[in-house]
Amino acid sequence: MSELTTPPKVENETKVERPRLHKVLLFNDDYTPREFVVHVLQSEFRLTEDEAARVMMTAHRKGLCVVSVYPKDVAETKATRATEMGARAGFPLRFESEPEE
Ligand code: TYC
Repeated sequence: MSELTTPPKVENETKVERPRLHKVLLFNDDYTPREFVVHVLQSEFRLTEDEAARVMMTAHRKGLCVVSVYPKDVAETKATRATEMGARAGFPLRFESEPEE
């Protein structure tokens, strides 16, 4: 009577990996004013003034600091835009993105 059958269980061998996030790094330099770095971090990365000041000071003391992590395209766009913001103002401020781990 019933034509309904239970479909055979098929193990799905294909593991779907979550896309890896990319981190945006901020590099120290000797020329960009601290307040300008904080301003860029606030406007491009939506950090609070406190967060931005901490990130800036970490880069200043250690040479670099991770700003945040994003999907690859977002990290690349933000790093480029933030670096361009510095260049337009005549500063060598540098951001780069790279895969996490
Ligand atoms: N070192 C700079 C100064 O003393 C400030 C600075 C901090 C610049 C962090 C870049 O990523 C940076 N004016």
